[in-house]
Amino acid sequence: MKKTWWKEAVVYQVYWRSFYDSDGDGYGDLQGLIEKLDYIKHLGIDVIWLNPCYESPDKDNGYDISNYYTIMDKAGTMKAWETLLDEVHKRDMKLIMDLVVNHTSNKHPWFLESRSSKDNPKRDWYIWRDKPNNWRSYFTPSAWEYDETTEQYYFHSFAVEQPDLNWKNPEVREEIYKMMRFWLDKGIDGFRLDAIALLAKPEGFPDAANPNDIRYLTNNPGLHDYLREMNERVFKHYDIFTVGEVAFASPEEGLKYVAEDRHELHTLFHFEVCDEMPSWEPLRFKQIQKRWYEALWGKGWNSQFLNNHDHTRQVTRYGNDKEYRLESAKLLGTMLHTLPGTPYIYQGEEIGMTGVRFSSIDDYNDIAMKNKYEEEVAKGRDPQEVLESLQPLSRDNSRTPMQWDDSRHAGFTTGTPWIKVNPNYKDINVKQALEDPNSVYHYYRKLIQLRKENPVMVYGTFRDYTETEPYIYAYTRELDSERWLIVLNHCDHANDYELPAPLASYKRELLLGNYEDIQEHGAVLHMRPHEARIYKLV
Ligand code: TEU
Repeated sequence: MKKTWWKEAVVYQVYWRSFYDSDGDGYGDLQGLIEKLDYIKHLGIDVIWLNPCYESPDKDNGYDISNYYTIMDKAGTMKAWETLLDEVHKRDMKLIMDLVVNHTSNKHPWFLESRSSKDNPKRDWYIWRDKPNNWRSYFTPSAWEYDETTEQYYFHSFAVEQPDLNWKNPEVREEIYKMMRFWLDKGIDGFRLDAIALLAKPEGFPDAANPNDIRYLTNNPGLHDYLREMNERVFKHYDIFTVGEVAFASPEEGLKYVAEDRHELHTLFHFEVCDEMPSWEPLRFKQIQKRWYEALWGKGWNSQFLNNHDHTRQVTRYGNDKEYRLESAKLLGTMLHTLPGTPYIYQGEEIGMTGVRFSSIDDYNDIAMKNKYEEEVAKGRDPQEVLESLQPLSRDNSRTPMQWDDSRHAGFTTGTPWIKVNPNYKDINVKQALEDPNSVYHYYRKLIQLRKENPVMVYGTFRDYTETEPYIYAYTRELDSERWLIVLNHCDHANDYELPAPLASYKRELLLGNYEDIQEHGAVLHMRPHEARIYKLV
C-alpha cells in the first residue's frame, strides 16, 4: 500500500460560524479560528477542513456562493484568511477548503446573466427547460423553479437559491478549474468537494418512477469524465488531498471515485451510515464496514466519520448521551480511529457535545429543516407533531456554538449567538474537559497520539470477528508482525466476550481503554457498558 500523509492524517472539521466569535457579532469567524489554533494543534490534529467562507447570501450557510474569489463578511477578510493559512502552516498543520461546484447562489453574477435572457452568452451555464420533470430536490418538492423573465424553469438539486451549474458546458468547467487553481496557488492543501456526485445530469431528465427516492440526483453517466478532467487539469499538479462528498454510492460505485489507478479523487465520504442508518444498527454497521473494506482496500482510500455539520452529533444519534455519555463518546472515537480509513473529528466531538431540541421552529435556522416543516404543515399536519418528527435529524443538532466554558453563551461570543447555545454548556465545555484528566478530550489526544506512533492503525489489514454479535464489535488490524485487537461493547449493559481460538492464544497488552481497571478471566473479557479497549497481541 502506498504511504501518503493524508492516509495518516487526522482531520478536524471547523464549522467556523459556530466555532469562536472574535468580534462579538454573534458569528464565529476566521480570526476566532486563528485564536483557537493552538487548541486544535494540542489535540494532535494534522489537517483542518474549513466549511465554505466565500462570499454568499448565506441562505444555506455558505453553500450558496456568490463570489468564489472573496471571503464573506461574517467570516472576515481575505487578509484574515491569508493569516489563517499562514498560522495553520506555522503549526505544521494543513488546510483544506470546502468547495461547492455543483451549484452557485442565485445571486452569483453568472446566474444573474444566465437568467436575464434566452440568448445571453451565459444562458447555458445553468440548466433551463420549458417543462419540469417530476424530480424533487434535496430541500424542496420540485427540483425546478419557474423564472418569469424568460418563462422557463431552472434546475436546482438543493434550495431554490442554489441553481445547478451546467457541467456539460466546457466554459463552465474551465472557469471552475481556473478558480480551483487560484486557491491552490495560494497554498492550500486540498479540497473537500461538496455534493460532487451530483455534477452529471441524465440526458433529457426522464421522470423518475418514484420521485421521492432522490438517488436519481447522483452518480449519473458522465460524472467520472468530469472528475478525470478535473484531476488532469488541476489536482495532479499539486501535492494535495481531495475528499469528495459522495451521496448514495455503493462500495463498487465509490471505488470509481477513489481507485488510485483512475486518477480522480483521493478519498470520499460515503453516506451509507449517515444518510441511511438513522440510529445504531450494529449488524448493519458491521456489514457496511466490511463491504467498503473489501471493495477499497489496496485500491483506494476510505474515510471514517459519524457526524458533521449535516448530521446529528454521534453520541446523541449513535451512542448514549445520558448516563454513559463519556464512555460512549470515547467508544465511538476508538472505533472511528481504529477502523480502516482517515478519521474525521467534527468540532465539539472531542468534548462529547450532544444534539439539541429547541422548543420552537423559530429557534431553528437549517434551511432543509425549515423548508420541510413548511411543506408538511401546508399539507395540514399538526405543527407540533411535524416539529417533533424533524428534531432528531435537524442539521442544527450539530451547528450549535462550540462550548468553550461555562460563562454566558458558553464563551463562544460576547454578543448574541446566531443560533442558540446548547443548554448543557455548563457541564460540557472545553475548559472542563482540559482540566479533567478523564475527559473525552484527553482520551482523544491519546487515541490520536497512538495513531501517529503506530502505522498498524493506518495501514493494517482489517478483520471483524463479531459479524453476528449484536453488542460486541471485535476486530483486528495487522501489519507485518504487529497485531492489534479492538474490542467495543456498544451497549448500555455489560457483556462477556469470549475470544475465539485464534485470538485467545496470544498474550494481550492493553494500549488504551475507557475504563480504569480491566476485567478479564482467561479468554473471557468482561466488557462494561460502552467499554472500549485497544490491545496489542503478542
Ligand atoms: O450536503 C449535501 C447533501 O446531500 C447532504 O445534505 C446529505 O445530507 C448527505 O450528507 C449527503 O448525501 C452538502 C453540504 O454538506 C450541505 O451543508 C449543503 O447544504 C449541501 O451540500 C448543498 O450545498
